[in-house]
Amino acid sequence: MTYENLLFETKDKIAYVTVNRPKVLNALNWQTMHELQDAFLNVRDDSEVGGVILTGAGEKSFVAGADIKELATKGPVDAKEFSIASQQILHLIEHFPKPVIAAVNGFCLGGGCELALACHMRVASENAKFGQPEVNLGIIPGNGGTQRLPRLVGKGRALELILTGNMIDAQEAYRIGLANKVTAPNELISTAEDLLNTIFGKGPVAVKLGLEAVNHGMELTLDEGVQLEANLFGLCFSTEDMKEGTQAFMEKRKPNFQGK
Ligand code: CO8
Repeated sequence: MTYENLLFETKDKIAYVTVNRPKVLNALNWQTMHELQDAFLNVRDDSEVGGVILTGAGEKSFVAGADIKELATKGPVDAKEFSIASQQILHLIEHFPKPVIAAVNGFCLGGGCELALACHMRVASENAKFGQPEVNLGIIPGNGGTQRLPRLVGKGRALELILTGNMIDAQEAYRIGLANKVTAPNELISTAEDLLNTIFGKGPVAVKLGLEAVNHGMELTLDEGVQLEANLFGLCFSTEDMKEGTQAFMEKRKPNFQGK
């Protein structure tokens, strides 16, 4: 697929996916959502790629939300369909078997904040601004924000953002656990790369199962979640990576994981 609204490249095991509509602060129209889905499906099946950095083009914005011009044309039935279809794409990202890092380089609002919430980690530049401003438009978040935000930052803080529509800066996002790290704008991508490269040095099967345990487990009761964890923990013991990792520790050397 040729992308109209995304930049896509892979380098040194990392896929760089950049939402590229800078004239509208990288707002998400349906075409962009569809392209994101295609890019993530390609990365999922590419064994040369170990992780993804998702960002926005330009210095001003990660993603300033759903495209309001496109939203304004919708009626209740297509708005619901748009919400469900978009939620499925964010589900693909959240349950991605490889780590996905949002590099938040400016406005991260509405559907943009929801996109970042579906990523596994968020690194924010000092100029990032996070918010769920949908109430200003007379609507609520429709791409998982009412569900993922409270799970990440707690109900009270999520409700404050969702009901006031106020924006918070990168430091406040870091303080409440919405951002994992805050960096200078020119160090944003390298900080995300450092995170991914650290993960690439670990047992690949364990990384994949760790993602599955956390992402799937969050949707279960505690008892079901710890059962899932025990099953996946046991599965690790069938891998060559586990034998290599434990052996390397005992031999006081670095492990040479094969991802098997
Ligand atoms: N949609 C469409 N166009 C946008 C959007 C947007 N979300 N955000 C900015 N733009 C456009 C502006 O219209 C403007 O275009 P033009 O130059 O033609 O006038 C251009 O981008 C630059 O924007 P501004 O001039 O407004 O830039 P400022 O620096 O003055 O302000 C802001 C930046 C504060 C980010 C401001 O643009 C703004 O408030 N934008 C809207 C933010 C917003 O409300 N986002 C939430 C949208 S609703 C939503 O996301 C619901 C998600 C539901 C999920 C559905 C599935 C995806």
